[in-house]
Order: sequence, then structure tokens, then C-alpha cells
Amino acid sequence: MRENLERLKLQVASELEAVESSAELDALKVKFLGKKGELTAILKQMGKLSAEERPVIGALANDVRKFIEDNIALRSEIIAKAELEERLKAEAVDVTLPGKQKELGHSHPMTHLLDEICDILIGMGFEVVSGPEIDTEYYNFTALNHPAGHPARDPQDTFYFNDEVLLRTQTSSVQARVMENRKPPIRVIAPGRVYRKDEVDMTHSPMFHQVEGLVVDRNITMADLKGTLDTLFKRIYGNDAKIRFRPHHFPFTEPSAEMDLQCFACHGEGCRVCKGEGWIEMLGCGMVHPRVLEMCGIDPNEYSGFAFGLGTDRMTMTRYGVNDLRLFFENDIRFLKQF
Ligand code: 2U9
Repeated sequence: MRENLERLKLQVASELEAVESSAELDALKVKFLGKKGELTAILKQMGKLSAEERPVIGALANDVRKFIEDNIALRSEIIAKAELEERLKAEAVDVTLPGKQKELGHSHPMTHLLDEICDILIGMGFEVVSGPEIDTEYYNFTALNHPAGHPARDPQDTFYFNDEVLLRTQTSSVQARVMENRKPPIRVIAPGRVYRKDEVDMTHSPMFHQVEGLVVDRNITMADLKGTLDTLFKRIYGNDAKIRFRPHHFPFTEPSAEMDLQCFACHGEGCRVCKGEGWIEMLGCGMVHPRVLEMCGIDPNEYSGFAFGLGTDRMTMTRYGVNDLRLFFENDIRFLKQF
């Protein structure tokens, strides 16, 4: 047994030399010191020894165990140091490398125009209001004087969740609520997303943007409407901007009109921007229908109002010379950065 123990010492010393990783070292520990290890195997034969030999061999076995443990600990320290050095080398950061440039976002041209319109109207005393995009059939149609069976109510044109709830087709529902909740004077603009069942093409999208304005007070006339819109368009397109009104029909205004802007590119001569017309259709407007005022709790004998609705998607297209609406919704940074 003495020989076996001495041999074990030599074997451990030589095998330890070859160990290069902590995993290998763990395996070696199990091999020599584990329950089924070589030292235990030798010690199992202690029973065969005489009473005199047993303490001597026992002491030797303890020495050998200590020798193995000490040498494993020593090797472990060397390996840990080597492994740490290796890791530090692998994880080294070259602080002199140039940084990776993060692509910055860019504000959307539609936002530019929307902000510009809102800023101008705020300067004229309007307050920005907002409301839900999921709205009721009452606020979207009934309160705005759309009779039963009006084509705009058709489920072919409007996204309905059920008979009562829908995606708003205009932001007017916001102003209808304002009229219910406040007393005149009212001077508000409602910018926001609206939804209609349109197929996507160069000039149509099922989701688009509007800014609607509403003024209600005593003695409001069509002259106030014309003055407000004239000022708005002169501020956007310059002091030589010209507008004109054509009679039209909307359920929520009476009288109603559509407003054109004289083409800013050719000044009325006719060109590609205005498709040879000399004028560009810009918005719908009119005097708030007395029935709409009444339904929202405002006495039409005491008050009158004007309203306008402006689709900002097409306006942004003509303003920046973009010929495909879909480009606005792709959010390609190379496109957005041009504005
Ligand atoms: C209330 C009463 C009346 C808002 C108005 C229009 C005319 C209009 C269109 C422009 C292009 C919609 O995006 S578009 O297709 N809008 O023509 N909108 S008057 O009238 C209101 C609003 C609120 C309480």
C-alpha cells in the first residue's frame, strides 16, 4: 500500500502538469479524490493491514491527500490566472476605434405642415383640441346632420366595429363634443387621423390626416371664414397667395363652399402641379348648419359659426412636390431626410 500511495503521488504530479483548464482540473480532482477515486480505492484496503501498520499507512494516506489537495489548489491558481488573462485579451476594447454612427430619425414632412398650420391658427386665437379616433355613429354622423341613409354612412365607405361604434371619418366629432361642453365663444382646431375605406393608391389611403377648424360666436359671418382662410394661406404660401370659393354641399354646413388656392408654381397659368387648372383644390368649408348648432345645445338664433376641413396629406404632396402618397407612410429615412 505504501508503494501504491507513493506511486499515486507521482502520478498526480505528472498528470497535473498536463492540465490546462479548470474543467480538466475538476475532472482530475474527481479522478483522484472522489468517492470512486484512486485514493479511496487504495484506502479501502486498509482493513487488510495489521494493527501496527494501520496508523502508519493512515498517516501516509493523509499526507498523500494533502499533497494532492495542495497541488490541485496550486494548479488551480495558475489556471485561473491564465484563463483571466486570456479573457481580458479577448474582451479588450480598442478605445481608438471610431464609434458606430447611430442613424437619427427625422421629422415627417406631414408633421412640418401640420405644425405650421396649427402655429398660424394658434396665433389667430384658436385652441388645439383632440378626441377619440374610435367614436360613435352619433358624434361622427348624427350630430353632424347626416340623415339616415346618407352615403357617407355606408359600411362600404366607413369602418364600423358594430352598428354604433366606428373609426371616425372626420375630426368633426371632436368639435361636436366641444360645442356640447362649452359656451361660445368657441375657436378650436382639431388636427388628427381619420379613416375611410379607400384602396391604397398614389393619392388614396384608408388612413389620412385632417385639420378642422370651428368658430362659434355672436355675429359670425362668411366674411370671418374668408378672412381667416385668406390669412392662413397667405401665411403659408406668401402674401401674393390667392384663394377662391366655389359653392358646394356638406350636410354639416349651410351655405357650404370649396376653397381653391391659385397654383403657387405657375400663378394661375396652368402647369404640372395644378394639372393645367391654374388652381388647386384645398379644402371644404361653410357656415355651421343651424341644426348642428341646435343638436349640440347652442341656440342658432343667438349664435352662428363657421367651419373648415382641410386634408393635409394631399396638401403636403403638392407643397413638397411628392407624387405618391405611399411614400409618406413608408418612413424611409432617405425620403424623410429630404425635407
Ligand atoms: C362641426 C361642424 C362642421 C368641418 C368641415 C369640410 C367642410 C370638408 C373635407 C376636406 C378634405 C374632408 O379631408 S377631407 O376629405 N372636409 O370639406 N369639413 S366643413 O365642418 C364642421 C366641423 C365641425 C361641429
